[in-house]
Amino acid sequence: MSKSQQTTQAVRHDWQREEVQTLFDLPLNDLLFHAQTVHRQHFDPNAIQLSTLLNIKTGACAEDCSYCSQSVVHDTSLKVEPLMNEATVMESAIEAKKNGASRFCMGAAWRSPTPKGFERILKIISGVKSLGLETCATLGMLSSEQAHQLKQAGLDYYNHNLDTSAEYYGKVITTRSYQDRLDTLSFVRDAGMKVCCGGIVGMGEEQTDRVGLLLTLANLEQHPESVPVNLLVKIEGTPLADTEELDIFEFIRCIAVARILMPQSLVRLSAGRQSLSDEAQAMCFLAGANSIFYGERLLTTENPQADVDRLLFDRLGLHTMESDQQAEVAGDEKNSSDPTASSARNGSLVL
Ligand code: SAM
Ligand code: DTB
Ligand code: SF4
Repeated sequence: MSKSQQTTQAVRHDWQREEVQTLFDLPLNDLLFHAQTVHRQHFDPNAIQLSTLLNIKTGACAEDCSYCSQSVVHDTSLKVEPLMNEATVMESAIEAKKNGASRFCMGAAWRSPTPKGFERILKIISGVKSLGLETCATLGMLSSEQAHQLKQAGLDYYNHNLDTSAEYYGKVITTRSYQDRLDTLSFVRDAGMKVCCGGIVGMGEEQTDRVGLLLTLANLEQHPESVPVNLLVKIEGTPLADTEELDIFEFIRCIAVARILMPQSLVRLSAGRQSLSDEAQAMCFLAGANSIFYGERLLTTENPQADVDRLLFDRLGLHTMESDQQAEVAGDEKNSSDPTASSARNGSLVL
């Protein structure tokens, strides 16, 4: 490890493609060591943030995302459900809080929110926020005005993924552009919300596309506070149902590189955990993943049962991250070059 890697580095937004490729090319042990070193400079290495997900409007989405069960274009035999009422969402949010989640994420299968639906969403967000949970929503594309209204209603995070590299994007989605996504992300930032933005790997893309995705995320003006790394969940009836399996070590490399490029972000082990062994998940945590979706369902597919996750946490000596710890880190990008500050914050800088 070079001397520069041993000290806490400033958060960078000027990563070069070659540097990112070099990280991918490292022997796995070296990459994991580098990622774990960076991880320890910014976070308690044994603390994992828990987000619980609820699909509040299911299916009949006008977009054609090739991976998605909810697109109207694919025949996935998914039961379409209208927007949930506020009481049902509140019940789930209360349950999620009781189970230890710090953030409640609501997903709606929309290209962008409908005017009527949006009014109801604003009320739902205020309700969930009043429970003392962090709120997150993923509702498709937003206008600047909608972003401001969501912020006012109490929305903390907006999830909108870039999904893949700009180059591969057109092979996956044709109904909205990469630039549309970047525009929504800017509206979210300008409205003062935190950004949750990542992508999916294992969609048949090349490694250069995974490099491109992480490079784009890392060179955003401000890093997303949360970076979900989804492993494709292959859904019968979608064009990606028969995609070749991604080598698990390549997935772990993506987590490690995300951790190194975006040292202060929560890196979330997202969709696809159901297909990962305990050992693979443990390696993802070693590579710097420090957030998961917790609870038995993602949007339309299954996630590990909560008791299975609790057992895994016990076996690995992991504990859940408090929301004030996340907030402290998320708000501290400017102070990142002070290693003393970060070790004091975490109380666990070195082994
Ligand atoms: N309709 C909204 C949108 O696309 O912005 C919100 C919901 S959408 C389902 C949220 C994200 O989930 C997608 O952008 C994608 O990254 C991820 N996702 C959806 N289906 C997936 C799958 N089958 N496997 C892995 N990730 C998936
Ligand atoms: C994200 O990046 N992953 C979550 C959340 N954001 C909304 C969604 C995963 C969906 C997995 C497939 C499904 O359950 O339909
Ligand atoms: Fe619609 Fe979102 Fe699914 Fe794309 S990912 S089809 S926008 S629900």
